[in-house]
Amino acid sequence: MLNSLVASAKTLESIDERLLRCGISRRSFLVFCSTLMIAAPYGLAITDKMRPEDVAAGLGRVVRPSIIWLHFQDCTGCTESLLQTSHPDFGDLILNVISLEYHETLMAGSGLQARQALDEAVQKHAGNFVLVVEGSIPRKDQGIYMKLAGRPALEVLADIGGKAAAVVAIGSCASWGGIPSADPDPTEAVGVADVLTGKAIVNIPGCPPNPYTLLGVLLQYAADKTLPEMDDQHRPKFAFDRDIHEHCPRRAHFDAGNFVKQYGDEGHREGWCLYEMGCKGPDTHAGCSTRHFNEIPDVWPIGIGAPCIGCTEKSVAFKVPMFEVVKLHTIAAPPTSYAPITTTRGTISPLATGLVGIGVGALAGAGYVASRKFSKVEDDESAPGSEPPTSGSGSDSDTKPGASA
Ligand code: FSX
Ligand code: SF4
Ligand code: F3S
Repeated sequence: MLNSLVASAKTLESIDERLLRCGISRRSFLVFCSTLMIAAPYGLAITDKMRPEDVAAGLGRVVRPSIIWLHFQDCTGCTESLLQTSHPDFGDLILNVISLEYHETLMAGSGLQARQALDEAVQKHAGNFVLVVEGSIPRKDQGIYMKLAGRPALEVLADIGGKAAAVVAIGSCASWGGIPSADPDPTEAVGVADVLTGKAIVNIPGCPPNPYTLLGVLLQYAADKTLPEMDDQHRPKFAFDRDIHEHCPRRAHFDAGNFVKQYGDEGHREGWCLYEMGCKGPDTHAGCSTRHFNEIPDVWPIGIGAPCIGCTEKSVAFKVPMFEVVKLHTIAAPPTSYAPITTTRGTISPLATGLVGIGVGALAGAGYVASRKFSKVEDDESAPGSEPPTSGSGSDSDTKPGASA
């Protein structure tokens, strides 16, 4: 199935034509459109007044964008996040909405066959395809640490990127170096924009990123050859204009001074704020708190009880230690609506707590986590307005971070 998609001979067909030919039901497409409306509302100029049927009608007429997808220094998590969707058939549906001309992980061919497929795809779609780059580019020693068919990634990117209509750097690695660029950065890993000039480049950081942000960008480009409005880091504003903290469902606990002190403690089980566990939400721009992963409510780091590590933020992710408490540069006004702190909504189940323990153990070592002591003095110093968000009681309004705003 995937091989036939990658090798699809008929690429200039509309999304509707393709879905009809592949026997995808209208209902599946409508569900897809409603998900897209939540995830990428501005990228597709979708308004509140539109129904999934309206979006489907407009989107169906769009000619499927030709995508060439290259992997450099990565873990393939970006691809996984595109494919691992909760509805059966959703991965297939996504691959019918875009025309994936080349993708090393999904294609059956390898070696010379793959190299020829790449050359043919670039030649056939020169000037018209969108290049999606996953993974960072090593610069050290003329880039010899990452080669594709014997050519350094630096050279491949300059060549193929130069022939693309637009370039999307998917994931934190391709956006600015990501994990490979973490200290001691042995390969001098950088992002696409650091080495490719003269091209329209969209950064969609995240480790992994939300796949619907990518779809929103690709479909907007396919619809009218424009790219979304971007911030100063070339991230689409529709997905990165707010920080996690601003719309976090645990924000009421932050404002009330209710903080988790240790994984599995009462506050953790009750769904309290993870600020003192090193949550980087106040310093991180991304839509995770409102656009969850895999179309499942609450499937995002904080939703399952793990602190945000700031994976979309160049100055934070893989630079600020995972458990270090971030300083608050700005204190946004509390959201106008969020769940009251006494509600049972948002309570972390023992199962979720266990899953977080396993994830954190794998990442940082269970022994380290167990022995980590959160210094009250340190936390106090980095608390908002120099007022400690440490009380845990939530009873003293003077210590509430929001009170100093
Ligand atoms: Fe992995 Fe992608 Fe992280 Fe990087 O995602 S999920 S290491 S951003 O390049 O494969
Ligand atoms: Fe949510 Fe983190 Fe902000 Fe707490 S510090 S409210 S867990 S984003
Ligand atoms: Fe990344 Fe934080 Fe979202 S770790 S996935 S930006 S909640």
